[in-house]
Amino acid sequence: MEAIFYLENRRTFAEHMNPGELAVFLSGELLRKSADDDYGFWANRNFVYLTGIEQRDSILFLCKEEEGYTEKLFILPPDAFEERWNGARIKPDRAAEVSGINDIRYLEEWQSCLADTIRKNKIRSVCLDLDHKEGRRNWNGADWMKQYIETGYPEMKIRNSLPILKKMRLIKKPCEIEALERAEQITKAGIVAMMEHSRPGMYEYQYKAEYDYALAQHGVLEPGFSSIISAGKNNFCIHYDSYRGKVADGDMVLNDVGVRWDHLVTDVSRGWPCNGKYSERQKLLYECAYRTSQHMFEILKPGIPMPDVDKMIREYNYGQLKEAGVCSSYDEIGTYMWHGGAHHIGFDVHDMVSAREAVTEAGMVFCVDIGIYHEEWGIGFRLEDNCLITAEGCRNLSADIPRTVEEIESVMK
Ligand SMILES: [Mn+2]
Repeated sequence: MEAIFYLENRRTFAEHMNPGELAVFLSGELLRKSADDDYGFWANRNFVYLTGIEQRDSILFLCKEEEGYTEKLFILPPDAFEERWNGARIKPDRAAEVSGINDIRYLEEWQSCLADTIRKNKIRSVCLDLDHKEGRRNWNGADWMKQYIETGYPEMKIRNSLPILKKMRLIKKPCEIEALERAEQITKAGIVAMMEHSRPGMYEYQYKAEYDYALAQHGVLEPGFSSIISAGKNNFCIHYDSYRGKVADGDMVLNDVGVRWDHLVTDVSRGWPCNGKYSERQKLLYECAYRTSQHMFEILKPGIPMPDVDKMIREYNYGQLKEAGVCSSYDEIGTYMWHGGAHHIGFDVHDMVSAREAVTEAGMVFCVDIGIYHEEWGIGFRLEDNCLITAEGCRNLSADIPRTVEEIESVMK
């Protein structure tokens, strides 16, 4: 992603701020695992969306003034000993090049800079990325910063910047679509590799190894999110991640996987017979999902309330299952469809956007996900594609990944 992308994101964010307001964003810190071992660092997505910087302990200040805004980025200072053990830290020149921010400082300055900015700019309100999930602790450092500000500046108003970012992230820019298109090609390589190597008697972890290997051949060193790869009855666990099952002849393999490219992540599911040939029942159910998916890609266009998209998937798929003789009343649909079918993708696989109140609009990208679970027949799978809403209608970004019965069977020959 070019620096202009991040610069425009900051500019748009600043347009939503009031003069005398300061926004503070944190990349996050390392989480300790045990002894002297840490979890791999994962930078806060909103911070990356605004800076392109993925280094721990970095802070962004956006200060709204009467005319325009100023910006400062604080990064870790050089540390020869630390860097010998854990790798190079980003240099100020490079941080400026990546983010498009000219004023780069070392981390030790942030507290005095905060005090100066508050005093000189008569700051009365601070925006923080307060991303709370019910019952879960917030890890991104914003809660800590809130406490720090409330203690030092008891009169300060705190505003949550999350609603602004959720709106911004809803509409993807052309460079984000390009990144997704590249990610889809690599997702295809990974899924096709699993299909090609598939044979009864394989373990789920061997499919996973094929997927990871194919991605690495394209410079993608980890999947876009925890891959879901399962077979047979394990397909009935929606977020399955144990990979230890052995695949028996006649089982269907389910993959629900993604690739991250330039921060954008795909999310694609296919369900296919491990032996390369759909049984009659597998084909019957798969084609219900396929026709529902095709129908959705025919009708999706700007102007549809997002909650309706989900409903449309459910109702159309019910019609298909009814015609197939599987389901006779709409009341029963919950027996076969266990989850919703349209979540947005982007910087997060379940993207942090304001989707509930959204109406489809050009630039939105969400999954069209049709899951069918027939426990009695032992068949469960999802068919999930990535739908880009365009000015005229929509485009299936993952259309090139084998998805008809014929395409899949021919890849598996
Ligand atoms: Mn998925």
